[in-house]
Formats: sequence, C-alpha cells, structure tokens
Amino acid sequence: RLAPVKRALISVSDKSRLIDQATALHERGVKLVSTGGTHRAIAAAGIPVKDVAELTHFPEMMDGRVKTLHPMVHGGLLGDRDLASHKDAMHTHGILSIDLLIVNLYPFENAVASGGSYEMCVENIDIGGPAMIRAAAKNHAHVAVCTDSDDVDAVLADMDAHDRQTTGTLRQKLAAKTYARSATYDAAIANWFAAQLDETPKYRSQGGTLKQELRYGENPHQTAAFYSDGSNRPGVSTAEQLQGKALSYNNINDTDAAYELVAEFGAVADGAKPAVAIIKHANPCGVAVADDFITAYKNARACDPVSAFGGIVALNGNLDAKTAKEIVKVFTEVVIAPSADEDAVEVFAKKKNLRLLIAGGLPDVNAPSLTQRNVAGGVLVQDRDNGAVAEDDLKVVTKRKPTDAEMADLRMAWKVAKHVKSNAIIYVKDGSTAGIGAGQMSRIDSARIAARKAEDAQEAAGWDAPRTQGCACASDAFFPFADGMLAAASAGATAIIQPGGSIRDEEVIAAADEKDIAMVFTGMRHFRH
Ligand code: 93A
Repeated sequence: RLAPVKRALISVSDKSRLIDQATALHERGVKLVSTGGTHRAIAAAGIPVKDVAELTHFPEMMDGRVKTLHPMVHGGLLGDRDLASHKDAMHTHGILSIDLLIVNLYPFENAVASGGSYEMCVENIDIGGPAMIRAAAKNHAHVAVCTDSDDVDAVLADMDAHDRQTTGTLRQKLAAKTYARSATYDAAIANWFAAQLDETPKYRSQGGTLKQELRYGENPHQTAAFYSDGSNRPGVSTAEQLQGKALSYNNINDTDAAYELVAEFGAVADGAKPAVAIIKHANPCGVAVADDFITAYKNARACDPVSAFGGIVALNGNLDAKTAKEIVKVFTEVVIAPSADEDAVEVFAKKKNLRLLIAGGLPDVNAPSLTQRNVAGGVLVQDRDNGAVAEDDLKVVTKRKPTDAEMADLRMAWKVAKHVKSNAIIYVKDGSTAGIGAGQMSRIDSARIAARKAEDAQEAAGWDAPRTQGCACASDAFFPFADGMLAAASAGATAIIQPGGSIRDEEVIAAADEKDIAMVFTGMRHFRH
C-alpha cells in the first residue's frame, strides 16, 4: 500500500548528511518540522522548516530532555489515518499527521567507547528519539521511519519511483530495522550499567549492527546474516577482505576459530614465534610454531594433509610471498593474517576464489566478552573462555618431571586443546601437532583417532616413525580412567598435560609412573562443545 509523504519530522544527532537530504525532501514538496539543533542547521541552509515547538506550543526544556515528548508529536506519528475515531481526535486537537520520521539517536555507544564520564553517558541516553521511532514504526501502515541516513536514501528512491509515496514493503522493512536498532541501543545501555556495577554484562540483543547478509547459513536451506557487536575487537568481523568471493557462514565461523587459535601464541610483532593454524569444520587439523612461517605452515599441513584440503589458514604475523606460494599449492578457502607483503598479495591474486583477510591485529585472547547459544525456548549466555593457566598453576604429579623440550610441547598442546571440540586429545612434537582427536563422545576414542591421524601423516610424508614418538599429549579435561592416558602412551606420548581432578587421579598417576610418563596438572579445564 502506498502512503503519501506530506510532512516529515527530522531530529538527528549525526547531521553529516542532513542538509542534502532535507533539500531533497523540500524539492519533493515535503514540509519539514524539526528539533532545536537540527532546526537551526536546516534553517541556516535556507530551507523552509518549522520548529517542533510551533507544533507543541511548548518550548524545548530541561537542556533538551523534553522536546518531542508531546501528544502533538506522538499523535501525529501514531494516529491511524483510516480510523474515524483517530481522525476525529487529530481534528479536535489540531494534531498534524507526520508521514516521515528521520531520527538518529543520541550517540550513547560512542559516548561509552570514547571513555565519556558517567554523567556524559547518562546524558547521552536518548528518550524522545526511541519513543518517536518506536511510535512511527508501530504505525508503519502510514508512516515511514528512518533510523540512519541510508534509510533516507531508500525513502527518496521509493518516493521517486511511486509518485512521492512510499510503499508498504519499504515501511515494513524500516519498521523491523527500527525495533532492532532500539533493542541494540537499550542493550548497550543495560550493559554499560552492568559494567558500572562490576557485573557481567549479560544483556544481548539479537545481533548488533548488520555487517553482511549471507547467502545461507550452515546449510543452503538456512538463512543467515553476520552482525558486528560494536566492540571493534580485531578478528574476522573487523578484517578487511582483499580478494575472493564473499565469505559464507561456515567460512566466517572457521576463520574465527583459526584466528582465535593462533592468537594464543601471541603476535610476531610482539616477539612471538611464527604460528600457523589450519582449520576444518571449526577444529584445527594442524598447528605449528617455528622460526619462520613457511616451516610453520608446512609442519601444520603435514599433521593432516588430507583434511587441510579446503581448509582455513591463520597466521600470527605478516604473510610473506614464500609462505603464500606454499599455501596456494593446496586448495585453501581463506587465509587470515594481521598483514601481508605486497608480493604475497600478488601470489594470491592469481587464485580468484581464495579469500585473503587482513585483520591489522590479532584478537585479544584475554578480552572479556560473552558467547551465546540458543536452546529450545531460551538462550545460554556465558563468558568467553579466556582462561589461561599461569606457570605457578602447573603441578607435576608424577615421579618424573617433564624435560624442557617436553614442557614446551605440553604448553603448546594445552593452548591447542582449548580450541578443539571436546573430547579433545592433542599430540605435539617439537612445536608441531602430531595428531588431533576432536569431538568424540569418549576420550579414549579421541586418543585413538589422534594416533591414527599421526600414522596417516607418517605414511603421507614417508617418515620413519609417526611424530607421536616421544610426543607431549594434552587432554582438555581429566582422564576419568587410566585407559585414555594409556592409549596416549601407546601412541608414543611420554608427557601429558591435563586438568586433573578425577576421583581416580591416583590410579591415573600410578599408571603414568609405571610407564615413566611425566604428567602435569593445570587445575583448569577447557571444554568446548
Ligand atoms: O533528550 S531527549 O531524550 N528528549 C526528547 O524529547 C527528544 N526528542 C528528540 N532527546 C530527544 N531527541 C533526540 O535529539 C533525537 O533522537 C536526536 O538524536 C536529537 C536531535 O537533537 P537536536 O535536533 O537538538 O540536535
């Protein structure tokens, strides 16, 4: 259904496109009404505009806290043009209908992000703006509402195509966007209050700001979209895509998993050693740390060369051309790194389908944030797993202490374990994963799968023995029985890292001692389901 646009109310904090858009509306014969600062800006540009105070017969007061909160405004936004009783009320009280509302809210999120004082943040809580946009969106049968300047462009285009009227479909879309905006706005306010009270901010609106509509979700019959949460945390949502087709839902999920994992090893820019992670289906199929990226990449790929096909590769430092040339030898979906040399970018340019993401920095592994998951009729919210074990928390529980080399591999295996779906068993030798067992319902199966992967890798590479010989092993949670630990031992592990805390710890420790295995307890578990 088409609706005419005769009068527009404009009240915007961000006035960057105000004059152009007010001019465009004026040229289309739309009468303009506006609030304090917005009114002054439009009038100064020589465009005819009424002050909202002329409608309300009330001056703006209390430092602008009360300017549009008035029946003359809300009646004009909410009145149903098809209902005789509403039309009567408008007529009796001299309420003028408002057909188009253009509002962008007080910049509360910016006030918080820029470190504004408590008082400044509170003053930036918009009351009148959300009330108006919600009112206009409710009355979308007659009123179009714009909550950002792109929406105004859409309205102008719609008006031009439909004899200065807006279509019902556009008004409906704008209404949906409005309620999403008011939900994120209120969630930001609620989270800020929680932070002031030293409470975990647990209020989440659906999504945040729409970043990208996705072709589909995990499967083609599922719709999907990608939202940014406004935190600007470096990672897949803030990275710049230099080439390749649009990322899919699964690409984004896997790229995130890859980049969060390499971030555990620190940034090369901060002195860390080059680390590479290759991800398939959100689990690593190879991770390695080495003196240079090409070695790290080759070692990571050698862990499970079959799975690395079609994988996602993440680096914790600048991508060079030599490594890029090695990566393109295998079909790779996505590469993400903090930066890349120009000649490395050129190597990728020949591979049209490969997406290269440049993120600037690594995700902060310590950053507190929330993860959420839907269950039937509810949402589970928890802190991100940003737990890390300090050196002092590591407790050797066996007769034999790990050697320095074993200890280095244990630490690496533990970092990887945090990013592998449970039950997770990870074998590491000399800075490279030798076998990864992920997502099994029993820990012993994960230990066996990881060992089999190591044998497959040996066969593929033509090594004399699998890399599990004399390797370190990490288990994301305690061994409930000795059998899982013994499976790791028969694969060749000589050192084990695990949380401990099982009622059968003594039994597991005794079995380890018998095999001369060095075992370390972390006291922290990293389930990932
Ligand atoms: O302080 S308010 O919550 N009280 C109001 O009645 C009101 N009406 C519009 N803030 C209010 N607004 C907001 O003022 C709008 O959402 C917009 O962000 C801003 C525009 O103010 P000005 O036109 O004076 O620059």
